[in-house]
Amino acid sequence: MISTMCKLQTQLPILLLVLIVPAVVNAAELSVEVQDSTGKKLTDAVVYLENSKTAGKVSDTTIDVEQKGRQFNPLVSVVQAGASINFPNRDKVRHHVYSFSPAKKFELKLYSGVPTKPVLFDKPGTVVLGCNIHDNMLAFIHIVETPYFAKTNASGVATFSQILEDSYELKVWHYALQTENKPAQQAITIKAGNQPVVIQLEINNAKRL
Ligand SMILES: [Cu+2]
Repeated sequence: MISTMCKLQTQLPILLLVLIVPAVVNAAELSVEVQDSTGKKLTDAVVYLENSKTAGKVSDTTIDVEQKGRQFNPLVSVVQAGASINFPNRDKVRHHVYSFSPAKKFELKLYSGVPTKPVLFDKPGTVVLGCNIHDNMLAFIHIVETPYFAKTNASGVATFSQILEDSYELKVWHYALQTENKPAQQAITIKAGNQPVVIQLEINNAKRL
């Protein structure tokens, strides 16, 4: 009995250490520059980090994709699965917004103003938006399974400030990708002091807007 007690007492500090260590979670920054194969910077690329831990989470946020001047704004949106999108019409003409994409098929029949209900996007993938009335209206929604996502700015750079240190798949999608809806991807380990990453995509220039 005594020997068992002694053993327990010596083991306890070790046990506590083991329990405490995983609770210390560090967040790191990351900067990703996206280029085409000639080194030209790509704006509106979607950059995101996924792993098995990010996949189970869903978002309950709602964002807007408006129609203004007979165009969608913004051209590219990125949301986490579970998010909803409003499609307010800021024009005087009516629009008829639709998608035939497998990730979300829907239509908002000819309307003015703000539709009463936002549209839910709960499956990962790419949704191409169009308008039945105005053939030149085009926009994209990329749905991801992670809270870690960003779009590249005019300098082709996407920045992240708070990624939990872990191993991820870094994925990059652009609407003019040669491989259609298949994002480029590579494994990445996120830790403090990550160097900026440069990703080159095979772009179909005929599809660039
Ligand atoms: Cu329209």
